[in-house]
Amino acid sequence: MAVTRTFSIIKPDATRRNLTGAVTKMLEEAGLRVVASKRIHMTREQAEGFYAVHRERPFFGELVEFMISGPVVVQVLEGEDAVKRNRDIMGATNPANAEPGTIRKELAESIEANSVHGSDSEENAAIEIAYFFKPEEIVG
Ligand code: IDP
Repeated sequence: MAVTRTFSIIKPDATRRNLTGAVTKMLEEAGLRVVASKRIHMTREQAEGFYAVHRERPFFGELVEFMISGPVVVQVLEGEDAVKRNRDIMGATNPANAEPGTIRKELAESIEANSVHGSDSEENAAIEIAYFFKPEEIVG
């Protein structure tokens, strides 16, 4: 299996509860290496641009408000089959449906405040990484 990269966000509900370390520990224990990381407070424009694919969904406005409600930690993760590995440790979108041992089951608050974002394909991972990081900020 090839070593690949994916993009992750530790969302405002998790930074607010001081769970940055707890989330990162679970990612690392799942075999992912943090090769870039920064804590930022997204602007409305950044959040709207990032979630542009969800623009038509009924929760888009609330999702943007949530994502700018506090700081987030954006990360590039590296590992074997990183996109799937990360999606597996994240768990289902709704924490009520997530498997025990996943980040969302153990730490998330709700379907919206679900603690982490993770790219859903390698193609989107490349786009999302480039949205927040310059190549020289990623140190593998
Ligand atoms: P994912 O993050 O598991 O890939 P998506 O369906 O891509 O899930 O949704 C993006 C984000 O939008 C979710 O992580 C969650 O924060 C939010 N979201 C998804 N569905 C709902 C909903 O029904 N109500 C409110 N927020 C939602």
